Amino acid sequence: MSDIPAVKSALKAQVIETPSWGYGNSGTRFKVFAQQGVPRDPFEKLADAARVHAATGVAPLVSLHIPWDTVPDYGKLRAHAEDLGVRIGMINSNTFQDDDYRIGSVCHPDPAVRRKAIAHLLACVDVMDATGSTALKLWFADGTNYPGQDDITARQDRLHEALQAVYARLGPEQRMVLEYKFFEPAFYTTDVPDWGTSYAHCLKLGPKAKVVVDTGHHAPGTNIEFIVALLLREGKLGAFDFNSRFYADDDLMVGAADPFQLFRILHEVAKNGGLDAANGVAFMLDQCHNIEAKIPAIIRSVMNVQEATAKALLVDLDALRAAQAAGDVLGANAVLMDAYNTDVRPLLAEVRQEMGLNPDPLAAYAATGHAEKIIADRVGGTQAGWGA
Ligand code: AOS
Ligand code: ZN
Ligand code: ZN
Repeated sequence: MSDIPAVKSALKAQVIETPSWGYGNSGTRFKVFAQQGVPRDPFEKLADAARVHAATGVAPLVSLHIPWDTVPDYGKLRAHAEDLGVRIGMINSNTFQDDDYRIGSVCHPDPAVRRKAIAHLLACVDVMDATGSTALKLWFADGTNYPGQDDITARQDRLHEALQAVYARLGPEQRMVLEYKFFEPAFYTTDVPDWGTSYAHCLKLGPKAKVVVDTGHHAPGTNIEFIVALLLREGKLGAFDFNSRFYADDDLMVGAADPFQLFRILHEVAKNGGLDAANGVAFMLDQCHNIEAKIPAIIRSVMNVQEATAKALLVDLDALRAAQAAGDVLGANAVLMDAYNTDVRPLLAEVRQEMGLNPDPLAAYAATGHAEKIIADRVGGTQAGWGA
């Protein structure tokens, strides 16, 4: 039988991190459909993120992206965030949009280009110092498009050298998380293509280096929860980049494509004590909205993570383990499915009310009039991020 008070307190303590770029205009390589009222600078992105936290109560962290969120005074940005009731989360580097990085950044054959990329990564750690961020999030688009283009092994050596330089720069309370992706934008090889490559590099670097699991970064049919369970067992799961995919790295709203998979992933996290923010696993959303309204889409994603988390917390672990130990295949599966098939919306409505919030975060946001206000106020100029 589940301990509902304990489930409720875990849900109230959950910390979800939203991506600054999720509030700005973004798109696919085919088109960016600019929306009215989007933020014109990182200060306005934080204002929108604060609305998500105000409506949900569990989204106090905002992940920044450099250079998309570069400002002259990061101390001012940090203070602005705190005035809004949110905090700066992970700092995301970007070594994928400079012309010099056409055939790679930290893995590039030219040491001068590698030095430029490493300098950017070290500058991101400076931003961490200035904003109080404790995590540097690294995703490299590095890879090759044709057999013979470059030496696969040499690129791994170059990668290790760069990661070592960054690791050495980290302060005692800082860490780095390395994100893998099975393809895109490179198509023949990607230098950090899978969890094993990220894990191997992080293991070599030391305890402050961990793996990022982006739920859109696997080949179709990959059992992501297996990867999550293994990384948790090794103490090497650093962060999630939650999103949804039907085909590739679609960056759609979390849980929109496969809520059962999201539940199975969170069951592994809940079972292995990973839900506790002190466990150091960042629950970040990494999504880009091409056709849907941005702030409500992020609120929906937060709600979907909460629902999957609530279901995972309702799994009767004693009954599950007893059925597993007895080799009761159907019984064990039934225990898990009972939790997944539970409608947790009433429970979450109670949790929100106990937190002093509207039980319906989307209605709460709509009632603020923020959507109409930003369209009226933010005339001209849109902060582009992803896409054309
Ligand atoms: C790119 O596909 C990765 O998912 C990145 O995590 C993310 O989109 C990037 O961090 C934004 O800079
Ligand atoms: Zn990601
Ligand atoms: Zn991605």
